[in-house]
Order: sequence, then structure tokens, then C-alpha cells
Amino acid sequence: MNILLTGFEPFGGEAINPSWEVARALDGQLIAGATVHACCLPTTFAGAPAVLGEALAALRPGLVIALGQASGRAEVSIERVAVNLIDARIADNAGERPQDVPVRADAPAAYFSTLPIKAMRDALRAAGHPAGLSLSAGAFVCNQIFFELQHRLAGQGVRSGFIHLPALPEQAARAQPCVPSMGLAAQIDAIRLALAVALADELPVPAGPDEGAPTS
Ligand code: PCA
Repeated sequence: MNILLTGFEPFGGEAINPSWEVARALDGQLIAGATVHACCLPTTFAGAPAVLGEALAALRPGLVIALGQASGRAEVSIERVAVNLIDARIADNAGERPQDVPVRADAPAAYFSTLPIKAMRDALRAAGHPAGLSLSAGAFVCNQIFFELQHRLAGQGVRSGFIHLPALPEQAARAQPCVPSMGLAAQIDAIRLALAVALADELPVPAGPDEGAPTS
């Protein structure tokens, strides 16, 4: 089985993005017999969906987790819901700042994660990693990609979702004021564990948005 693990290129004037550092560190690793394939998405509204679509078509993954950076968050943040809204607070890497537009005009208002989010949170905490559930992935490129992912895989029987990561210590040290951070090795361990927990889930994948509410 293939696992697709996506990260984003640096954005907002930063030189590094923990999401891509974590994804590329896990690229090629075997987790419970499944192979991780890392894919770097451009942090642009116009470019990211097509790169995601190509990776989905090429790999036909049995599990997909998209990663992004959320500076200011103190924990590995397992997102519950993707909303059909783009409202950029800063420009993306192409200089675009769309506001108050849907991700897809022809799609539902929201999709839930189909990952075993509470089991993942509990396993991460038990392993000593700060982790929690989040009710908003924002309204920037991460939420757009989370929404695209859930829309494209709705009814396909493939578990998918989104996890936001804290800043790396070197990013936190340059922020004014400093923000919470988590070291890269710990972030990599946490996402490896999150993938293992998602793979171990034997419940049927929720078929669509109406049935996608987390039950665990
Ligand atoms: N974080 C941004 C986009 C890319 C990333 O890593 C976000 O939260 O939308």
C-alpha cells in the first residue's frame, strides 16, 4: 500500500517549513508494510491542487495525510474539518490574496477528516508528544488543500486528513515575540506514529461528508 504524505514549501517570508521537512524525512519509510511517498506542494492557491491531484493519480494511496505549518500552535494539531472557504490573511507565494471565495463553488460547505483523530491524539500524547484536535485549519492554502483532499477522496474508501505542525525551534527563535516550537526529530516521530495509528484503524472509512463525523 502507498501512503501519500504531503508538506508545503516555505511561505510568508520563512526559509523552512516543518511540514516539508517532516514529509521528506519519512519519504521511503515502511510503516506496517506500507510505503510513505512524500510530495511537496507549492504554497499557492493556483498551484497546490493540481500537484495534489497528480500525486493522488500517480500513487493511488490507501492513506493520505497532508501536513502544514501553523506558527503559534503549541501542539501537533489534528484538524477535524475542512471548510469551503478561502480568505487569505497574507499573500501566497504567487502574491495572490483571494478573499471570501469558496474552494469549490459546486461542493458542500465542509468535509470532516476521515482519520481516527482521537486515537491519533491519544497515541501521540501517550508517546510524550504534545497533540490536540483543532476545529479550524484556517482559510489559507492549508485549508484549501485539506478541502480538496477530502472532496477528491469522498466515497473512495481512503482515509485522509490534515495535521498542522508547530514552528521549528529555529523559526520560533526568530519570531517577534517568540512562538511555541517543537524539534524536528520529535515532529518526525509524532507523524510516523500518527501514520501507524491511522493504518491500524480497521473501521470502515466514512463514505461521505454526512457520514464523516468523527465517531471515536
Ligand atoms: N501553512 C499554511 C500554508 C502552508 C503551510 O505550511 C496554512 O496553514 O495555510
